Amino acid sequence: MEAKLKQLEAEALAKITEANDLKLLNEVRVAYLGKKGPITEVLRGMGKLSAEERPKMGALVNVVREKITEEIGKKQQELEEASVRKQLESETIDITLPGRPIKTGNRHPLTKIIEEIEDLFIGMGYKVAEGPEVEKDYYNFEALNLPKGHPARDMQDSFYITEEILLRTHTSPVQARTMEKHEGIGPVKIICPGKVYRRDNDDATHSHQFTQIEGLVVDENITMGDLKGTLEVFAKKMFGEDREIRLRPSFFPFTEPSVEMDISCKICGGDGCRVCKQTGWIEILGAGMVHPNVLEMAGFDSKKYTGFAFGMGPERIAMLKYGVDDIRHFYTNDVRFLQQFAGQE
Ligand code: 2NL
Repeated sequence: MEAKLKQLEAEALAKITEANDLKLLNEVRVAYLGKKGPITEVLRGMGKLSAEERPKMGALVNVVREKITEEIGKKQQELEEASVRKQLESETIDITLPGRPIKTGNRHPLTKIIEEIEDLFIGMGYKVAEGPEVEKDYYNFEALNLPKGHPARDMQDSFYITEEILLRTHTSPVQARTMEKHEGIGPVKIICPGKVYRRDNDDATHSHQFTQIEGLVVDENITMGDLKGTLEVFAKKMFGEDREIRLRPSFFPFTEPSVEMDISCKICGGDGCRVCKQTGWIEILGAGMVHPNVLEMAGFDSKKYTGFAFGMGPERIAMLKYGVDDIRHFYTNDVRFLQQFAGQE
C-alpha cells in the first residue's frame, strides 16, 4: 500500500509538471484529489487495515495529499503569473510611435473679419449687440426715418413675410431696439454684427444673404470729429498704420450729414490700379451723424443728445483684404477655399 501511494504521488507530480494550462491543471486536481480519485479510494480502504497500521497509513496519505495539493498550488500560481505576463506583453503600447495628426478646422473668413472688427471696437469701449433676423417693418424701416412710401424702402428689394414682418435688410434695427431700451438716457456705444437679407440675384458681387457690421454712439456733445477720429483709428488698425482715410459726402435716410469713407490704396500706393479703379482710394464704409428723427423715435431728446453711426460689409472687407474675387466663395463652403484662412485660431 505504501508503494502504491508513492507511485500515485510520482504519477501526480509528473502530470502536474506536464499540465501547461489552468484547465489541464484542474483536471489533474479532480483526477487525484477528487471524490472519485485514488487518494479517496485509499482512505476508504483504511477500514480493512489493522489498528496499528491505520495511523501510520493515515499519516502517509495525508503527506501525499498535502504534497500534491502544494504542487498544484505552486503550478497554479506559476500559470497565472505567466498568463498575466503574456497579457501585459500583448498590450504593451509603443510610446515611441509618432502620433496620428488631429485634423482641426478653422474659423470662417467672415467670422474672422467680424471678430477682428468686434475686438477693435470692444477695445474702444463698445459693447456687442445682437437682435432678430426676422424683424418688424417698424424697426427695419420706420424707426430709421424710412416711413411707408419712402422711395429708399423699395419693397421689391426686401423679403416680406407678412405686411409688417420681413427679413432685416440691415443690422440697424438692432441699434434702434438698443436705443429704445435706454429710455432716452445715454451713452449708447454698440457694435452690431449679423446676417442681413436683400432680394437680389446672386452673382460675383451680390448675394441675397450677406453680413453687416454697424456701430452706433449716442451721447451728449458727440460730433463729426468723434466720428472721423474713431473711423481713422479703426481704418489704421484694420488695414495698416500707413493708410490714409478720406470722407466724401453721401446720403443715407438715417444720418444727416452722411459720408462715405475711403482708405488709400496699398496695392498701387495711390497711383491707380484695378482694385481702386484708377482712383488711388478704396471705399470701405458709410457713416454719418444720427438723424434727429431717428433719435427722437427711439426716445432720445435730439436737443440734448447727438450721435454717429457707421455701417460696413465684412464680405467686401474680406474680399479686399484677402483678394477674393467672388462673394459666392463665402457661402459655398468649399474646404479648399476655407482652409486658406487657417491661422492661429
Ligand atoms: C453702409 C452704410 C450705414 C448706418 C449705417 C445707422 C443706424 C442707426 C442710425 C443711424 Cl440706428 N445710422 N446706421 C449709418 C450710416 C451708414 O451703413 O454702406 N453699410 C454697408
